Amino acid sequence: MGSNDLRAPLAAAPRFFDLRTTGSDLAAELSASLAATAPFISPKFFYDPLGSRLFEAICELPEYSLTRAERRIFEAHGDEIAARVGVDRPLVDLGAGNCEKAERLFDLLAPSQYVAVDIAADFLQERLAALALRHPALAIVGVAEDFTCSLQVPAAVEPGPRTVFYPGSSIGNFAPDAALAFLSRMREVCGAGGQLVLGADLVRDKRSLDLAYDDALGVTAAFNLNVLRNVNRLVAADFDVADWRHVAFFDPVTSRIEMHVEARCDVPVRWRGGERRFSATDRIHTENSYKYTLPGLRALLQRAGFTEWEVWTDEPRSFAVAVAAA
Ligand code: AVI
Repeated sequence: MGSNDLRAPLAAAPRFFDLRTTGSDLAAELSASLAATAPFISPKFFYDPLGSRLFEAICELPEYSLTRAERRIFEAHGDEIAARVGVDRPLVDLGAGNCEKAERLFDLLAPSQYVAVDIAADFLQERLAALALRHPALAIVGVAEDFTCSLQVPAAVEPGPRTVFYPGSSIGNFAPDAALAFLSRMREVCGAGGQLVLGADLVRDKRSLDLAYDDALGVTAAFNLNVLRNVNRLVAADFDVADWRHVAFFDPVTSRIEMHVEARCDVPVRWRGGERRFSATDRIHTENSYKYTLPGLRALLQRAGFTEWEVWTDEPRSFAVAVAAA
């Protein structure tokens, strides 16, 4: 046996497309949202390199059970899910993050191509390089884009039918109307005969939901407050994180978690293109995370034009995975 035979096959470098809007568009968007009557910061600004890592840590927290609940559903029902989804199709992973969730499906779905889409370009590129070493025979495409605003698929992505994978209950970060519009767009990306694999967190008792977003170690607080550092970088703002506190709670009326940063004292803030004085207890809204009921989830899929679906849940019915035909 020659020495070359012992080497792992060379992995093809993932192809990478950066479709993000320009820095100046993002700066204009941030400036307008900070100056709004009810100020807010879009949750997409959480995911700078530190924010992406803090989100990985959140997924390990005992209080944030949804990642584990979703994993248990795939472990228990993987074969049924794969039978419905079909194999040998492009797998489009929206909000791929560290790509771990999709990677766990590779054996089951045997994708013809893996397409990882995320707004965090550097983090994604780093993770795809490592993934390519573990899966040298898989064609990998990375796309950096804010797909929540406009989901574009580069021509390098194989045509449909495709499997679109949107796990982790990220659909909950959209208001109901926007969730509907986004699901309709995902259906187009699936193409006729394609399937959507969607994870959705379900409504449960307020106490456990409150704790899931306000954990004892303060990891979610760090994730939330870190957005201010990212804003400082993006628009040369002068937020001092020490002046702000993390606020998160479940509102049963709107069926959503709200996250805010709240001023601890009167604090003037300047940024490129604006300034504002916040009084103590003023809040900046940073995220909503809607929680679904099973009938609500089915109604949403139907309104988005999906024709058939099957839904699996975990034992305490805290999380649902739906496979829906486009
Ligand atoms: C990414 N998204 C589904 C998370 C959620 O649960 O809404 C983001 C998050 N925010 C705080 N903790 C986790």
